[in-house]
Formats: sequence, structure tokens, C-alpha cells
Amino acid sequence: MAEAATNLETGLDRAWNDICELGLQSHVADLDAYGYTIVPPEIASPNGLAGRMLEAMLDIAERRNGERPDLETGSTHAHMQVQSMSAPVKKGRPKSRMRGANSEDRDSPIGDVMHSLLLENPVFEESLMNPVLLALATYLCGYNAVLSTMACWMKGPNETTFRLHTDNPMASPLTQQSVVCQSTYWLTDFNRENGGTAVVPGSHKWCRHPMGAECVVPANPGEFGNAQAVPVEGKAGSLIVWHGNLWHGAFNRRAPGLRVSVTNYMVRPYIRTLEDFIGKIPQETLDRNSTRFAILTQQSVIPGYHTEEDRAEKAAYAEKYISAYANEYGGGRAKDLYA
Ligand SMILES: O=C(O)CCC(=O)C(=O)O
Ligand SMILES: [Fe+2]
Repeated sequence: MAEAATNLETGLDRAWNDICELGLQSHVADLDAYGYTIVPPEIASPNGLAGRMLEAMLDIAERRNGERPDLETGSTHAHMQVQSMSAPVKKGRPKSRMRGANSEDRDSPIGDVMHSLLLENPVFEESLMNPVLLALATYLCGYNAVLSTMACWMKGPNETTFRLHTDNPMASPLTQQSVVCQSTYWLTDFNRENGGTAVVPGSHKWCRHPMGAECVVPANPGEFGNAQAVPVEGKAGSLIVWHGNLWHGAFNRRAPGLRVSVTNYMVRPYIRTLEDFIGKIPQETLDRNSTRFAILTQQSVIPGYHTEEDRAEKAAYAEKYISAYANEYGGGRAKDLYA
């Protein structure tokens, strides 16, 4: 009987079994009802994971920016300038805004966002392979979901709220099914005063992006903007996961100090990823992880090809990882990855 059940098992059964084994049933109910869920530190952060991620991030920020972030006062990150995606690699920390120097030079709503973390420290592999994160990401985006990017958000005191948006790269109307999901480890406490994330509960069901005034997060109740935006709150070590259609942004930070988080942005494999991990993960890193790690780091995705030879080579590379995954989890059936 057990064997028959195993043979008939689909991806959905496996996802549900994982959720039940980890006791996450109420969290997937949250995802369905509200579009997001907050998993508390005792479940989300085994063996002090978040504390170790924070230490690693302080070291990385110091190395990249030339100055250790000041967690207590936030002075290193107060009123930072807006950074563009194409900004050249930083030589020092992004400048704090000089008040009044240029009225158009508004302070950043997001602070310093540091990209490309996965290979910086093994603690980030651990954050990706955390079974709690994977069970919820799989519920939203399937077993063949991949990591698009891992980034750290460090925000000090600021004035500008971060506009509501979805993380779904498709145009409205959006599908009900989540094509991407965001998972964020809170490495410091998140609340309104600390510039925590703003969400519009239930907005994932509207299947469209917000527009115009709907996008504005009011700094104070009653001010111009979206009155349905509420702060999400929790202790350092919590993990928030949301459906790709959820409207979210952030409040400005009124308290001294820094708000620090690390996002694991997961997407279905047909979505173009922000980071390119194909063939870029050292063999020893692949070897010390399960075959799911290879799937998550895009090794089974066949990128665009330009000749017959190129196609065969790229397909053979991907198939190697699909078969390894199928052997480890699916009784040798490669299609199990897509069940
Ligand atoms: O700064 C925040 O709290 C929200 C960040 C965000 O938009 C995201 O993680 O997708
Ligand atoms: Fe976002």
C-alpha cells in the first residue's frame, strides 16, 4: 500500500507531505488567504542561522564598502542616496545624502542593497537549503523553482517610503498561480518604527500590479496614499514568504539603527533570472549539497543556444543534473521534477 502511494505520488503530494512534516499547514493557509506568511525564529532560523547570516553580512558590507555598518545608530546608512542598478561597483559606501545640497537628490527608500551573496559564505547555501523556506517556496513555485537572486538589504534612518509593487515581472493581468516568490530572512527586528515591510493583505488575489496613488505607502495614517498598506512585524530570525502577486513596499525607518534582511528570490524556471549560476557554482559547493541545490542554482535550466553543437552541449549539461535529481528523489524518473 505504502509502495503504491509512493509510486502514485505527484509533486503536489510531496509538497504537502513536506509542509505537514514541518508543521507549516497554518503558514500555507496564510499564503492562500493573505498572500504572505511570517514564520517565527524558532522554526525559521535553526541553529542561530539568522545570527550567523547577520555576522557574515556585516563582514561582507565592511569588505565591499570599506566601513563596518553601525547597527546601533545606523549612521553609516542614514539618508543614503538612491543607487541605480547600473551604478558602477562601489569603491566606498554609498554617500549619505547631504541635506539641502540638491533637492532632487532624495534619500533612498531601500538603503544599500548588496547583490551576489550565494558564494560569499556557506551560511547562504544553508539559508537557501533551509527546509522551511523550500517547503513554502515549493508550495508557491514548484519543485523546479530556481533561485533568481540572493541579496541583502541594509537600511538606516530615512524619510522616503518604498512604493508598493509586486515582484512578478509579467504584465497585468497576472496569473493566479505564483510565478515568483520572495522569501526574506529578517536579521534585525522588523516593525513600523524600524522601517519594516508594508503589505496589502489579500492583494495577491487581484492579479494585477498597483497603479498611481495605489502605490504610495503613507508614512503616517491618513496621509495621501494606499490606506490598506500595513506594516508586517516580527523578531530577528523570522522568515517572511510572499506570493509574487502581493502588493508590498516599505515604511521609512524612524528609529536609529539598521534594518537588515536577506532575500532569496525564487522563480519558476521559465522566468529570466537576475543572477546567472549556470556553470558558475564550484564543484565542491555542488558536491557538499543535495541534488536539489543544483536544481535551485539553475544547473538544469537550458539557456538559449545558437548552434546545433551549442544546443547539444547545453542540453547534456542540464540533463546530467535533472537525472541526478530524479535518481535522488524520484525513483529515476526525470519527469518527476515537473510533476
Ligand atoms: O524593503 C522591503 O521591505 C521590501 C523589499 C522588496 O520589495 C522585496 O523584497 O521584494
Ligand atoms: Fe519587492
